[in-house]
Amino acid sequence: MSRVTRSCTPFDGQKPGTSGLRKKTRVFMQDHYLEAFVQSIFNAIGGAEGKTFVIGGDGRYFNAEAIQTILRMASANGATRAVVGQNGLLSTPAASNLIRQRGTDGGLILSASHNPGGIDEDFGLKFNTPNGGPAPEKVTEKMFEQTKTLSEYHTLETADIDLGAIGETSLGKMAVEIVDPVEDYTALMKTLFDFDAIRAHIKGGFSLKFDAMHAVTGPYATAILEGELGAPEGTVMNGVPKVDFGKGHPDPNPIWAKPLVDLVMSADGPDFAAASDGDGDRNMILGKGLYVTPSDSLAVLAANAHLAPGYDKGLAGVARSMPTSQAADRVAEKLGIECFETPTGWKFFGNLLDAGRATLCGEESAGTGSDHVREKDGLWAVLLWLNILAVRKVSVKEILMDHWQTYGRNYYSRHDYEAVDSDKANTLMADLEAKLADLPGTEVHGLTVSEADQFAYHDPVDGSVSRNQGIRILFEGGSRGVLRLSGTGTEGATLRVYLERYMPADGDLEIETQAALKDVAAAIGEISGLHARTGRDAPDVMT
Ligand code: VG1
Ligand code: CO
Repeated sequence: MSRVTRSCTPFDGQKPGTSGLRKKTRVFMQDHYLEAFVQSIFNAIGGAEGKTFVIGGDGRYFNAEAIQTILRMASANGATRAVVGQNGLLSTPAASNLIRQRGTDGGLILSASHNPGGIDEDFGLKFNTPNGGPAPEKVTEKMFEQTKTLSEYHTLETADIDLGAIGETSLGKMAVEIVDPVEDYTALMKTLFDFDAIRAHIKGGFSLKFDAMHAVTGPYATAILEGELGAPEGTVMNGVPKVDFGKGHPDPNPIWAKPLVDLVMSADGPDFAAASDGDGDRNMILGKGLYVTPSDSLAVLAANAHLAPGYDKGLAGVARSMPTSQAADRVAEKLGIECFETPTGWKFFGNLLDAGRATLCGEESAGTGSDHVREKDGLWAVLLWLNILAVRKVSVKEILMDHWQTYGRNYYSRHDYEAVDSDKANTLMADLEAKLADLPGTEVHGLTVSEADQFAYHDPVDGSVSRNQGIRILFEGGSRGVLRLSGTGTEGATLRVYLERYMPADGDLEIETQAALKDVAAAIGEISGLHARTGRDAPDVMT
């Protein structure tokens, strides 16, 4: 086995986005491409010499091959130990947990999250720091700088190792420890939730379904829901991870998880249903006959978290990404705790969690989590809901109605325009930004603009500033529209339009969502000119 240094010029400026580097799988499979990005990561963190890393991914096409490459490179760069999920599998929250539990120097997580997998689909890689969270901007900036100048990388010339055998082996001078991906995670969940109460509730007739969408949460959900909590066999649907996710989008929303939604909408559907995404960090929550928006879910969890043992001392604070609805703010206000508004992407929650300023965090894109790890966590959200339901012993619908009758309802929807021409999307945003100062006071579709700005985040912990995080247009009465370009797409630009309307507790709380948001949508459409500019009459996806 010999250590070799190979040339990778030219490797030209690859910028990590909202959640690491995401590209078409074939791009990652090009000669030296994955290698160059991995070397850029190692260089950006001051080298791998003497370090230990967690390595695992969501099991998509190229996952296992990429892990072999990363292991060889980690060894050649002087790392002393790698902790790898069996068969290369680790959900993103489980990887975050392992990084923290083992006190490693970070981890490399292979995932393109909710994007489809396969040789013609998407692949991704990100680095998480020793706190278990996605590398903050100051670190991803260093990676980007490395990718612009990198000319060589180090690796070993050696055969693949067996990723299936639990136990310890070595690769060059580096120890490789293959671990059960589910064990440590399950142990962590047991410290947070009342498994006995949930088990008793299920035994008492409460029915549930979980759709793992052929992605990484299959083994976790089967072990916890069916194994630990005694839910009947078959509670977990699509529980076997597949490299192409059974050709679906492993995206837990009413569009891509339609079979599950149809099930809960049917007369004999389960009391509760949930789904998770490709890498297990997202969640969708459903009750009999209804879908809980992620923004409402965050607010409900914040209001009820104290019912679970892990949160019985109350919350330090709540944080939500800027486009997420303001429902959680009302809960924080009532609880008298801090509420933070951060840019999109979990990396911005890390400082608040580390500093003990926020306990619960959430994003409108089906991400919820807490200070137990430094990633959003799909199954954790499901278990917190189950714990709350087991204590309150009412239906999901009753919990939601009770919440709205207390706090009012923030009607909410996201409209996505996908694969838009990048130049057109950039011009749209630039032109809109240029006229923001003139908007306040303007009346459009019966709504009056009260404020409009380009969101900049001032991190209250380290003082760093992140600009250009999305355009906010606020209307009198609490309605709001937000526009931003996605940082995870792999084809053209995705324009995301986030719509919100506040209805006080004594108003009409049961309007159909899109109908409730019609005027806000029309006003944002007119102000931005988005339909003419993108050439689209309607969004590709509404969630
Ligand atoms: C999207 C979501 C964002 C999420 C990110 C990563 O980003 O909007 O809320 O944090 O995906 O999610 P964007 O830039 O496309 O809007 V995932 O489940 O990687 O891990
Ligand atoms: Co994900």
